[in-house]
Amino acid sequence: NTKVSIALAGNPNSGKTTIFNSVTGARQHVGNYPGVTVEKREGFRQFQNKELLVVDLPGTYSLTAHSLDELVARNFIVQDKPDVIVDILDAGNLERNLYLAVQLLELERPLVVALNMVDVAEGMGTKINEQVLSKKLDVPVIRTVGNRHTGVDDLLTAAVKVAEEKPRKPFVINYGDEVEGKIVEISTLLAEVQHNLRFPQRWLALKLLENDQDICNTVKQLPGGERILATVAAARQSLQAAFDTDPELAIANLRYQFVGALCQEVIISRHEGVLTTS
Ligand code: GDP
Ligand code: K
Ligand code: MG
Repeated sequence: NTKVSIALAGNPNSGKTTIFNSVTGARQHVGNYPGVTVEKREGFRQFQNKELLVVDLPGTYSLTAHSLDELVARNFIVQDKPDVIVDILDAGNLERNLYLAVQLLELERPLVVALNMVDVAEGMGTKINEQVLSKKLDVPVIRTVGNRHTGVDDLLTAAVKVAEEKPRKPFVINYGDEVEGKIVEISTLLAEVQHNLRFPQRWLALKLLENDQDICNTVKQLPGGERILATVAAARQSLQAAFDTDPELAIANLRYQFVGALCQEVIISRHEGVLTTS
């Protein structure tokens, strides 16, 4: 009887707990993440001869080090390495929800997207082309209506399948020549020092450029860490000059641009009977 561990991620109020309850029923318990008072809900489910262990992660809009919930979510994903992440999206707020989805993808862990609340989105006249979304993100996208249990078995089937597949080619946003050059420079240095950090090298480089305090403190303690941080400081200065703003803002803007363009391609709005691509 194989075990499959699943982490449910998503923005607050996207329907995570509803889907968690729909999946696990009464087989749940509540604890805390190690060392912090953030509530950890775990549940179990027998599905297709598999024992599923499901964790309902804290709801987040992003994966920065500024918020404890976001830190807990990203650390759980890379340290506990659940076999698959299921990202629950509120289909009615696609752009904001995709901003988290691409950050989850940047952690380079197996992912399935639940396009939840499609009833609400369609009620507002918004249709989403989930085939195109699936192709662009290179992950399965399953439509769900969590409070009616619609699509939940399809979601679990997709999650179990992805959990058992070989890892996919990492998802990469192209941040443009300036940022990409610095990512290469810093990830090359990271690759040269001994470290057992479980985060992807590219992700670490990006977070250092974004001045992520948790990652900066961790890298500082590595042998050769001080030298890496000196290179990061110089790289940040040169990005600051190139973008005329803080590098973390420039990088966030580039990520928003990517998500905005993606929305243009996948959202179909129906206004007064006329079908338009928004
Ligand atoms: P969480 O913060 O992500 O855990 O969100 P919840 O599971 O608490 O859901 C927030 C609210 O949305 C609750 O009132 C749910 O009943 C409702 N909800 C969840 N999924 C759906 C859905 O697909 N359609 C509709 N209409 N409501 C939903
Ligand atoms: K809630
Ligand atoms: Mg919840």
